[in-house]
Amino acid sequence: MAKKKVRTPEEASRDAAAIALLERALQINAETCFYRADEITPCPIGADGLCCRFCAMGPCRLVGDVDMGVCGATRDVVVVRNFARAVAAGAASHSDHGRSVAYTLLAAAEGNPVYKIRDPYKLFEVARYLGVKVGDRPVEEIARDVAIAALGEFGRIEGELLYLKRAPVKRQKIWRDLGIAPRAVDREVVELLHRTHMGNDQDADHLLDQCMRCALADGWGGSMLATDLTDILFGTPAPVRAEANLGVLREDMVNVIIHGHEPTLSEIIVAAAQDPEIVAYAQSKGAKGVNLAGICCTANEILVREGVPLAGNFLQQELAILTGAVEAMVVDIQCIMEGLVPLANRFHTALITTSPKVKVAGALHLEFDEHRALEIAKQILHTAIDRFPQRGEVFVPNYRSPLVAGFSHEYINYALGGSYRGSFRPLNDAIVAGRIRGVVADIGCNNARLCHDENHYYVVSEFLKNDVLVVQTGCGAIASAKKGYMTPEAAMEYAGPGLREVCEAIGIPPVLHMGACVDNSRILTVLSQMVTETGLGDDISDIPAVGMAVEWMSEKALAIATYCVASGAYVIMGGVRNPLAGSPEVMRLTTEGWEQKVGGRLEFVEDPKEIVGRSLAHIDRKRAALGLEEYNPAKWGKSGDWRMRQVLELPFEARIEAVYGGRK
Ligand code: NFS
Repeated sequence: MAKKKVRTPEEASRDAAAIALLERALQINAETCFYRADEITPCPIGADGLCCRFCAMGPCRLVGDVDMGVCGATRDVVVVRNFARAVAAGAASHSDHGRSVAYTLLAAAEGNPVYKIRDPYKLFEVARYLGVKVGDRPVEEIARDVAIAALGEFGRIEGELLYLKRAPVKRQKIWRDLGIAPRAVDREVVELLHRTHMGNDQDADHLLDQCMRCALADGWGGSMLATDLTDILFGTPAPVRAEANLGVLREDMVNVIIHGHEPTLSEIIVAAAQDPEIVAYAQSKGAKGVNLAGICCTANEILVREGVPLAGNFLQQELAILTGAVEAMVVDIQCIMEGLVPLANRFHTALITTSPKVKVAGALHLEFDEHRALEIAKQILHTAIDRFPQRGEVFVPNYRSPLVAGFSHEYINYALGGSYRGSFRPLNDAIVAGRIRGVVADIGCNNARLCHDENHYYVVSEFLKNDVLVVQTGCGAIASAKKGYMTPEAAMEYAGPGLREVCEAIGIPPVLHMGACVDNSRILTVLSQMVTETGLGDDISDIPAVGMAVEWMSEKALAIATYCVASGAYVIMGGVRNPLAGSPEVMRLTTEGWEQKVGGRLEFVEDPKEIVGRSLAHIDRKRAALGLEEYNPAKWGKSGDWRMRQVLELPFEARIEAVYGGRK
């Protein structure tokens, strides 16, 4: 059989460090996901959502003349079942992560010496939402009750999730009227799985309602709890400077990559790496110390709180090992490629799994136990240090970019209004006036079928030019950090005139890093607070905003997309084929149908230009519906540092003319 066409490194990535390492992979004949994506043709039947594998009478492939499975299941139902299973798995993943953090909070409250309550104010705020009395009780007692109340949200027996009250009132009513207000996190996941079992829910519209209810249980439940409880334990993020890309790996130090999603162990590794005993041990092996760097969302968690540099995003996990400079890659849960094992075996890298939920055959398993957290963290670091003398040839591409991350909704509120009058008013006013045309949340993954980071770079640069404020989480955020969009100075270079003025006045980057993917819950909070602030309608669906994941690949991304739509947002999933393409009726239900029901719509658009065009059109439509002035960039840009820089470049007379209107 003829070999498939394999992309060149330049065709496979837009990131210079990744390109250099893909060239290295070719030289040493190492296989990566980029190569495998070229070798494996995606199954077109599965890609359209038309493969029914829900019972042993199949799998039924509904193609050609076949429009029903053996049981009579229609294309509409099969397509929704596949989508629903993905939403359930995505919601389960984020939410189960939230549950783990709740157990860590419980351990901290019960006296675990390693974990502390770093943000008691957030604890009090969360206590209020969860109906826990604050009064003058000891912090540990409140933390214990908060942890137990949070755990109760996963299996509550009656009523609905307490956090739903954080949504705009109008939104809550929409959910209740439709019967999609989530009751308990676990219950909605289980019910969605139940309803997709053979012979169950066979009405696409009805099944899609449960998709929304399950996803909402993640967005306003499991994920939001994960964010809040992590803030309580490790601190609510505030701006922090760091660097991003594989050039953060150090040739003179033991490099440990922390990869996955949960901060509970990695936070302790950060502390242990600075322990004099660990530093001395590293020095005894010829290294200067231990250098930590992150991949995927664990990276984002420890970046926004500890300033640990980002080594890269999802598609760079294998490339990090290819540098030959990584002594250990420590993984916890989610987005970990099995392909790391054969690659690590070619180098001296120890691939270490740590979660009781995740083992990878061939990796070293050092299981995390929060009661022995520090001891395990040190054991991991010892293992890494022991590998340092075995290090062979090293190839670290010298690319890294500065960034400022850590834009929690609390910090944005403070930055806009100051500590005495923290408020979203200036943001709302900037949108009302048209300085900021609208807001885009570009979140989510990389996908090996696409050119790595290309879509992220393209859409973000276009939105900035068009005065759209961009907020990001997950691997999309890491892409922008590497590209240099996340410094205050970036506004001068990349932002349109209105957005530039706002960024200059407040001193923020034009692209705000809001954390890991569970922290998309922060975006829901920002949108809700913008509604409360008034001037932009009375529901999330009124705000000139769009959500997107332009290189999505994971089931979690579909869960996020669905809860954003159910919260009223227009969401575009980009890059790869539409998994609902097998049913025009399901595509209608998730676009027009959901727009009628919840005010948001879900679209799958492969072309990034089309994504930008549809987003700007949506933002302008929402502006018009609110009666706001038409967006006009010519009105802005006549003040501020950027303008001053322009003026200073003029010849003397022209400068006098620009500033004073000529010599008087
Ligand atoms: Ni989000 Fe984070 Fe990255 Fe995608 Fe994976 S790391 S939870 S799923 S790949 S953005």
